[in-house]
Amino acid sequence: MNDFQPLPHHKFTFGLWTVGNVGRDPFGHPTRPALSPVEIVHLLAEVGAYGVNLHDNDLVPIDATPAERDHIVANFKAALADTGMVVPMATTNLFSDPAFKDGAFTSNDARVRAYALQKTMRSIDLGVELGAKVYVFWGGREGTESDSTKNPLDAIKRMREAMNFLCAYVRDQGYDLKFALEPKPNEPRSHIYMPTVGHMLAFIYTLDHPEMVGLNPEVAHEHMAGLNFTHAVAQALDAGKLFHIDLNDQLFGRYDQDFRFGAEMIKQAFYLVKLLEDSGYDGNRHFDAHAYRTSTLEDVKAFARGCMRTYLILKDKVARFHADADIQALLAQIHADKGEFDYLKGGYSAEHAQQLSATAFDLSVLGARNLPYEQLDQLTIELLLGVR
Ligand code: GLT
Ligand code: MN
Ligand code: MN
Repeated sequence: MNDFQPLPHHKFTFGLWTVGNVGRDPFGHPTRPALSPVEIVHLLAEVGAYGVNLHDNDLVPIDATPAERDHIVANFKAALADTGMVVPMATTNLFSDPAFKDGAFTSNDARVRAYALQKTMRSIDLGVELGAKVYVFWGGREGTESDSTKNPLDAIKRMREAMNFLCAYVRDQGYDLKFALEPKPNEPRSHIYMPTVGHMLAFIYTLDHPEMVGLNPEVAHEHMAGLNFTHAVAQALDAGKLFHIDLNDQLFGRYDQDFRFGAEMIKQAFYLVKLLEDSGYDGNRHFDAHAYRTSTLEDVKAFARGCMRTYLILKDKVARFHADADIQALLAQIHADKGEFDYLKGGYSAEHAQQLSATAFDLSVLGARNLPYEQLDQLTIELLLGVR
């Protein structure tokens, strides 16, 4: 009997900012009281999460003195030790302070760019001190409202210089840390640079140390752009660049919703879980989501439990998909192959090209082949709806 209980090996994590979200939105004040980082660690342990991620300023206020910082970090570490929670990922807040109103690494102001580097170095030190192995970069303010204001080529160059500087810093310190870049198309800026997984992936290969840099794709961000998230994740996996993942849910074409995982587009969530599980992805499953603004504390806990439970239910559905005789029979029919073109798997050779040139194809036969995709999709839907 599968009770869908989260366990440490599932590597379910939440950010301090996720269950700690107080329900503020652009039109309304907070609807629930702020929890301290220590309280959040205990909440996450209570609901069964494995780890907690953080921005520097989720834990240490931006204006804390070094002594205050050390005191806060010591208390936080004690809470981690009490609960057994780990910190697998850390990141920098480069978007809240008004200094970052025109971006951080891509700001037009060289002082802001330098400050962003300094802040990130300190935040990397903090993350490593807490045990993080992955460091996320979400460039929420790295964009424009008007392209009169910033040259996009300069922005990309500045971003590259910042990443190269910080990769070198990590190497110089001897840290065991990888970077994961998180694209988003817009919000809070009207346009954010390198807006999708594909853009960010191409950028990585222009860096001095591409081997240290991968992706942190987020469901909601590709959905905001109207894209198929599972395909984006597949491309990251194929490139060996899925270093981290932000799970949540989001309708296409809406504001940045960050809903509970699986709350909206259940079929897409199923294919995503199927891809992650079938591919053997062994990284963290981070829920970068928050409860509805209407939630009070008990409902926030229900939200967090719901993210993990839905993931595990979908994982169980994946196993059922693989074990379903009717589905597998259809898949066998769809993928049937007599093997006469297996020689092409060996790639190009003059002989292969000649053999292929000499082959006659009957297009009417190819076009007439029955592809029972309606049947397969209906069976998938019935599986998801719980009648298989
Ligand atoms: C912010 C953003 C997320 C990022 C976080 C990391 S902060 O909530 O919307 O997608 O992952 O900076
Ligand atoms: Mn988001
Ligand atoms: Mn995110």
